[in-house]
Amino acid sequence: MASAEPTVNFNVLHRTCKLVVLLCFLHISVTVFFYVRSLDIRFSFVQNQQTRAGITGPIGTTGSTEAAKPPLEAKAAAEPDELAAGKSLKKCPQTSPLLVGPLRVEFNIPVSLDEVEKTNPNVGPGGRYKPKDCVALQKVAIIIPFRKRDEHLKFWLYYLHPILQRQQLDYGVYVINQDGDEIFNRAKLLNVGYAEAMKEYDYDCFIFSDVDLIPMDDRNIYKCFSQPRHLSVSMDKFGFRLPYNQYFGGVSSMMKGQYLSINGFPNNYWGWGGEDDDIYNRLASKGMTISRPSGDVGKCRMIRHERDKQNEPNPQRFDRIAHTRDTMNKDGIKSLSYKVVSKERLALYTKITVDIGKP
Ligand code: UDH
Ligand code: NGS
Repeated sequence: MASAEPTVNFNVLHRTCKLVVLLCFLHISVTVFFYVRSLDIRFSFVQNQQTRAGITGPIGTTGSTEAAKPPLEAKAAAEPDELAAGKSLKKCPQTSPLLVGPLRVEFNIPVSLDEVEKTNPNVGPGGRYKPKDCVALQKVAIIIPFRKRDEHLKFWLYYLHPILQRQQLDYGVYVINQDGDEIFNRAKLLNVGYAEAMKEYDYDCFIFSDVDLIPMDDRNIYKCFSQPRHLSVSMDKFGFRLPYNQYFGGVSSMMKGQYLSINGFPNNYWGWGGEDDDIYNRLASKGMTISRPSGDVGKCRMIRHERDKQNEPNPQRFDRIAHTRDTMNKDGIKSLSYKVVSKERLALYTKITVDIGKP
């Protein structure tokens, strides 16, 4: 009788130990699972988005084996050309299967144009691209107003080319460089971009983008919609919010018809400010509304910079935006005049230097 009790205790002890070991194992498994998952979330999406389009570089060189693979588009190009084989290509899908979502965007490591060229082998002279394995839904001209912002342009090309390719667009990049040192005129340069791009190809959609704005999500599609689109809706410098409801600055898009129906953009806003509000007024006066991506998809980063020389705030801007409806039919694409100084078809973009005169 005296020996029965220690046996029971030993059994209880044994069971308790087993339970403790099991609990420990469970605990470790759960911890490892969440740890691995968090690593995956933090690192995989950026590598994915960079490597899938064949990009390596400051944020794409973390040793992923994907980096060594040819880009998807290159793979398609290497296959027998379907058109040459007499087959007609299908339209690209409404939503590109190549999109990866949120992207890491940083400006602390400078990029070189050589590197951007090497990592975008499918971009043709002048910054032209179209998908090889399907027919893009839109022909998009991207117009960038420009003067002395070469460092910003490199970042723009570095980030945007892979994104635009993943978006399966038939696109061309036009950098409209204001010649000379007269006061800057953003909206007039955008009009020049429209006119010059139309001479090159039958574009049906126009993206007007500042050189210093980079989208943080490739689901923010650089295409046109049934209403004019504002794409840079949640900028870091505004705390990822719209500064005001009518804000139409930064990056926007318009179908050819939408652009022409407002007579393009004003040519007489010299210096900083107001031209984007004038464009908004033009659209509103024609009964159009602004389409926008969600705040999440529309996140973007601006490359910080000081105010440029010869782009001081325009003191006439408030008076001008008060009279958009009276002036818009006279001042716009129909009355645009400028002189092309040079046109360079570079590896990643077409650079058009123009004399747009002075106020
Ligand atoms: N741009 C140039 N060169 C210039 C001026 C403007 O390329 O000399 C282009 C460029 O594409 C730029 C766009 O025009 O992104 C818009 O001009 P901006 O960047 O000057 O306008 P933003 O409103 O900045 O972004 C205003 C100056 C803020 C100064 C803040 C100082 N801390
Ligand atoms: C408004 C300007 C816009 C400008 C916006 C954001 O006040 O042109 O601020 O400017 N309108 C007028 O001045 C009438 S920002 O903070 O990006 O420099 O786009």
